[in-house]
Order: sequence, then C-alpha cells, then structure tokens
Amino acid sequence: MTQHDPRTVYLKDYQPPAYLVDEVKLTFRLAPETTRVLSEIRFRPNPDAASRDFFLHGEQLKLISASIDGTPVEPELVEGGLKLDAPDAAFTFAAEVEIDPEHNTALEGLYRSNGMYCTQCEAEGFRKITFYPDRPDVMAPFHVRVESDLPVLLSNGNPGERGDGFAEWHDPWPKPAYLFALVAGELVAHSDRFTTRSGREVELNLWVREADIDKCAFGMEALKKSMRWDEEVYGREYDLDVFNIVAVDDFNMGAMENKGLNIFNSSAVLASPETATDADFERIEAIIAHEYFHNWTGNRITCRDWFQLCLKEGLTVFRDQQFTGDMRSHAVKRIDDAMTLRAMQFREDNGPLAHPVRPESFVEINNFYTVTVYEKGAEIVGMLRRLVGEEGYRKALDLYFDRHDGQAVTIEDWLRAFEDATGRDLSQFGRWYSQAGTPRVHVTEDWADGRYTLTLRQETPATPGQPDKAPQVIPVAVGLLNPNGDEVVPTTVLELTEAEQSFHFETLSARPVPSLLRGFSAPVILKRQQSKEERAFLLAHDTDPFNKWEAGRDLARDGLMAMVLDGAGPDADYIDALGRGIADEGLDPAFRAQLLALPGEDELAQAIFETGRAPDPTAIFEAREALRRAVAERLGDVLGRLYETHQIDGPYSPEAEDAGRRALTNAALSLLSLTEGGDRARAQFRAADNMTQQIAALSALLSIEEGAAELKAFEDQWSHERLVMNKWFGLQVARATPERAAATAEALTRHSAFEWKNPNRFRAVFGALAGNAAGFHHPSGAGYRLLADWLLKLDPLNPQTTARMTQAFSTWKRYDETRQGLIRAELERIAGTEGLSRDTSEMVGRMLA
Ligand code: 0A1
Ligand code: ZN
Repeated sequence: MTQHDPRTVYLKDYQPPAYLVDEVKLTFRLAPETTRVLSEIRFRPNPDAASRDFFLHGEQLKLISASIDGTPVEPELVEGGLKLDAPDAAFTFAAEVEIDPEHNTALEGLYRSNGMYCTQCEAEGFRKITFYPDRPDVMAPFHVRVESDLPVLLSNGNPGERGDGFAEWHDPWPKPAYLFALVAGELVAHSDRFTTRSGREVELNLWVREADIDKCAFGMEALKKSMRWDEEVYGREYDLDVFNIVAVDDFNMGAMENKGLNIFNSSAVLASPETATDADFERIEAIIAHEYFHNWTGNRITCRDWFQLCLKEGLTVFRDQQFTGDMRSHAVKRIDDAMTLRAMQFREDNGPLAHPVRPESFVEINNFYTVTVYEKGAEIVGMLRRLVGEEGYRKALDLYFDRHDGQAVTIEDWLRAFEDATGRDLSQFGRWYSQAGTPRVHVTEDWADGRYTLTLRQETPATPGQPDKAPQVIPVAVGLLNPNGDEVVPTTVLELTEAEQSFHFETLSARPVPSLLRGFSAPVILKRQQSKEERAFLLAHDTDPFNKWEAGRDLARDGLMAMVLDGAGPDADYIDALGRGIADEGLDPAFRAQLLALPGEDELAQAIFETGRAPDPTAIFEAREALRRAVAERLGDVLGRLYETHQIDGPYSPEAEDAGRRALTNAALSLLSLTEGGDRARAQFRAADNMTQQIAALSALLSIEEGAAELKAFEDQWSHERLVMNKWFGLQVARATPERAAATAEALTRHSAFEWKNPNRFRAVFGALAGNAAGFHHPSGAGYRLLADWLLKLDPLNPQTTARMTQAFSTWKRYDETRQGLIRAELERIAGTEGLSRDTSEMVGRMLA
C-alpha cells in the first residue's frame, strides 16, 4: 500500500534545498480565529543544489500579501505550498498570512488549549503557520515578535524587548522550522537558576496554569539534574540565557524539544505526591531529561531529512536511559527497558507495521514516531557502545559533536564519526538501520574434553518489503557458571557476524551453565532449549541481574504456555524459585517487584503464535489469573511478610529506594487480595497520603471485582484534577473482566467528564481498552467495534492521535479466523470511510496489505 500511494516520499529521492535561509523575522498578531503572521525571510541560492525551483510549504494558510525585496508578487498557490520565480541571488521574501488557531483541533501548527496559544511544529507543522521551506536541512536564526494582551508571551531563544502588548525573542542558534515554538497565555512560573560549568547564568522557568503551581518542584529538580548530567557525562553545556518549559493539556505526544522553549503534555511534567504515582515521577524525570538532551542531540545537530529521525531520537532515548540508570538503578532500568522493547517494539517488528529503524519511504511522517525508531534506535546506540567500549564511545561522540555542530546530518555521518574515532569498520553494522525485523539467535552447545562450544545461528524473518535478510553484527554478552554457581568465565562479548558461528571456551573443569545475552546485549530473540532446572539455577546464581530476572521470566512463560496449550496446572517449582527470589533480602526491592511481574498477555499471545497456533486471549487471561492465584496461595506467608516489613514510615519521597519498596509491597498487595479479599487494600486506600498507594489499592480492589465505593470516593476526591481523572477512567477499563471491558469503556464515553477531543482523555479510555487484551479481543467483537467507531469520530479532528491508536489492531493476523474476520471488517470499514485522513489511511492500508 505504502509503495503505491502517490503521496509516498522516498529516502532515495532526497535533493538538497534550492535555497538556504540566512535569517527569519516573524511577527504574530494573535487573535483566536484570525491570527496574522508576518514573515521576512532572507534567502540565498544553495551552491550545492541541482535546481533553482523556489517552493515554500504552506497548508491551511490564507495568503494576504507577498513581496520580494519589497516588490509585491503574486505567487502561484499549489498543493501543499507556493511557487515563485525567484532571483538567482540573495533576496528577502516577505508575506502576511492569516490562520485560525481556535479551530485547529489537530494540535499541529498554532492552536489553542484552554485559552492559551501554543505550537507544535515537529514534524511538518510549521507550514501551517506561514510559508516556509519546512524541512529540517534548512536552518536559520529566528527573530520573533509576539503581539497580544495576554500576560505571558514566549518564543525560542533569548528574550528581547518587552512592552505593553508585545514581546520580542531572538534565537541566535540556526535551527530548522520544526523547532520553532510560541506560547501565549495566562500562566505563572515556577522559577529557578542554573550556573553552567563555564559560568553562564541560566534562568529556568516552568510555566503552568495557576492551579498547577504546586506540581512543578519535581520537574524543576529533574531539569537541573539533567543539565548537570549532560555536562558531566557528555561534556555538553546549555547555550542560552533562559530555558523555558510550558505545560499544556492538549498535546498529541509526550513533549517537544523546541529550542529554549520545551512544550510538555501536562501529564509528562506536572507531579505532586498526592496526584502522581512513582511511575509518573520516574517517567517525568526521564522525559524532562530527554527533551533537555535534545538540545545537543537534535537541535545543535539535527536531521538532514525525516528518514534520519532515529539519529536524534534513538540517541536521545539512549541518553535518557543512561541518565535514569545513573539516577536510580541500572539493573532495574535495563529490565524495564527490555520489557518495553519486547512488549511494544517486538510486537511492531513481528507484524504488518514492521519497518527499518531508518525507513525508506513514508506517506505521513507522523506515523513513524514509533517504538522502532525510538527504542530500537536506542538499542543500536547501546550496541555500538558495547562494541567500541566506553572510551571509544566517548571519543566518537566528541568527534560527532565537534564535526557536525550546526549541521543537519545523516546516519552515515553518525557512523563515520564512530569509524574515524575508533578505526572500526561499521559497514555491516549499518544493517541494523536498514533491515527491519527482530533477529532470532538459535543456540546449540557442545561439551567435550574440557572444551565448551557455543554455536550461534542468526536468522531474521521476512518483513513487509524485505523478504530476505543478511546477517547482522550481534554482540552477545556471555558469562559461564560452574555447577556450584561460581562464575568461571566473566562477561565476554561474542561478536556474531556470520549466519552461523562457533565460539570455544577451553580448559574448563566441568560442563558450565551459560548465561547468554547478559544485560540484554542485543535486541534479539534467543532460541534455546533449556531445562527448568537450569533456569532455576540461573535465577538463584546468575551474577548478571538482567539474566537472573530473565531466568525467572522464562520459567514463568514456559509454565504459562504449558497451562494454555497443554492444560497443565501452575508450575510449583517455578513458584518455589520465585518465592526464594522475592525473599532474598540481598536483592533490591524494585528488582524483586520485577521478579513478580508475569509476562504480559500480548507477549504470551505472540509466543503461542510462534509455535504455529492461534492464541486464545481468553485462555491466556485465565492462565495468568490461575497462576497469580497459585502464587498467592503458595507464597501467601512470604508476600504477607514482605507487605508488612517493607512499608514506609514518614513522608512520601519519589526517590528510587522508597519507590522500589512501594513497588514490592503493591505487587504483594495485588496478589494477596486474590486470596484474602479486599480488606487489606481497603485499609491501604483509606490510609493513603499519596497517589501510588491510593491507586494501587484501588487497582487491587477492582481486580477482584470489588471497590465500587472506593471508585466513587476517588472520583469525588479528584474530579477537579484532570490528570488524576485520566487514571480513574483508564483503570476501570484496564481492570474490567474480559466480558465487561468494552461495555465499561462505552459507559465511560457517556460520562460528563469524557472530553474526547483531549488526547490524554481519549487515550485513557481507548488505550486501556486496547491494553486489556482479553477484553479487547473478546469474541463478541464489541471491543473492535467500539474502538473503530471512536477512531472514525476522532479522525477528522485529530488524525495524528487517531492513526497512532489504530495500532491496537496491528496483531490481527495472529488470531483465529473469527477474530480475524471481525477485525478485518473494522479495518475495511475505516479504510473505506470517505475523507479519511492521510495519516489513518496509511496505517490501515499497511495493516490490510
Ligand atoms: N521530538 C519529540 C516527540 C514529538 C514528535 C512529534 C510531535 O508532534 C507531532 C510531538 C513530539 C520527542 O522526541 O520528545
Ligand atoms: Zn525525542
């Protein structure tokens, strides 16, 4: 489908821009429905361009007037922009356009959210603000004047003149238009200062609505930590006099790294102990860091074109993961990241939406802000670091920053920095960027005369448009344990580069137990026959925390598969091994909480599908419930003891140590409620002075079909806090039984607080429905129908969020014929809807192809 759409854009068609921009001046006369934008853009012919065709992007703009060097011109308005006969020398193009922020429901370009004006320009939103070469390889300094009676008027860069009804801003750092931002509104600031290591004084502001001023302190601390960390770890300093962050309620994504003026979804920055959970705090810290780190990886060095998106996103995610590891625990963070990657990116890679980390074509670039580009992109950076070592990595990054500051570059430029800094040939490694699909690594072993041999064979399944795959460079970190549990070979990185390769370990006194893919050293799926005993052994003895956790996870998965496929009962050996793990006081409580997390329903569905059978979501749900109940029954004493001994006295702190204890006690609570009933959870709900404890108690109650009174009390307590109410909406759907999930979601859409045009609220309900696997895939098809109805309702208003949420259907080919038929019918109904957005039509087209 993608290949044949006439609107498809191809990487191979890249052409340098005909003209470059030396300077941009913009004046905004803000008015809800009739904002005027005046532009003066200094152009100069690009010596490296093949053509002199002058084209400016522009969409949904009313052109009032235009001129070249002061002489009025009448440009030819064409699809997606304008054309002009432009001089073959430097000139100034000026224009005045009118736009309508009030009716901009797509939340792209300039729009309104609760009466405030704000912008979102990545990827191609600037063209809805004025006519401009809206492509990332055109970089220029910006002068901006905002005219409005609103009290706070912000744009990128440093503040200039401020007077009655206007404010001026100057951003000296050349930037592409996607990093432009403007905010105007009745906002208040939580302010602070930061002194960079070279002594630059930076004013920091977090701008929010007055009612949210009590939810800013944590975000501000996270910002300061991020600024310090980037200096210490990457040698990168901030480069303006102010750094502004603004919280907005209506936002399609998490946050946006506009130069000097980050704009955040309020859910990604606002937090107080009463309203945000430990998970929210950690996520906020990571997103603040992510957007701040973009200042160097994304802004100072940007992407030549949107196919290079992973250049900034993969690297910046990798950097925020390192940061979170440094702030909290590397082991726990690595496990969390692996869980996310497997649950979301492997899912994408295994289905019709699979695409390379650097795609080669797209219809709508917004559809490629994916877990593949972001999370697999980050894994690639992590593998590079592992292959060249910490020092090589630092040298390569220094060279990259040095060489490309102020430029718009490509993955080739990025890899060349590594090659030049370390002398390593990365041509084969480059396949990680071009080949889609998750490599499978098959493992066989041999043991004879003190020599242990590991044979690794790699194979990557076909993905859309890529039937055949070449071998990739796969770093497989390995350690060997001897039978009494001592490590005889510490972690070594094997480099698998061929389709099949053997690695030998000599002079061992006994056949070792291998610990493979330590630290999840590559985003691959290991295929290996391994006994239950060996897994329990690794769970008890592995020195690598990731593989220790992994051993427990493998045991749980095997047990669950046997329950679903062979009607086996819960595996008592697994439960006993788990019991020893969670009782081990030498282990971090956060890690023990992770041990208690069973593989998700979707992960099991994929694993079953790979055995050649159609997964039954109801059976998977029931098996997980039965195992959870068996764990609660068999480990009730340990869980009860953990619950009591790991409670925290004293005031709430979102720091990792306390959060880990709460993660453990709340995992225990959820299990204990299955056998004990709801008293313990009700008591916790009543006593809770923070959201983590309150919502965990409510969740435990809803899971056992209790908690109606608490649900009501929660609503009464929090009806004025929209971020908390998103939790209230989502949790009910997430915890609904398979039979009730669609009906629960449907009932909530009739609730007076269901503001469906707000992406956070829409996602709260329908994201939860898609995440409730047994409910969404209930054989009645009610879940499919309800989601499709609402996607069709949202599409004309907000194509971006609609398109993203169609992914709920992406696994449809795994299921039985009846379910496939039901889903296909919904996808075809969506695809056949007249006036469907380009965004959504690309997504459903790819899923149906
Ligand atoms: N660059 C941002 C993500 C982002 C992308 C697109 C957006 O609107 C279409 C908004 C934000 C980041 O990586 O945080
Ligand atoms: Zn990013």
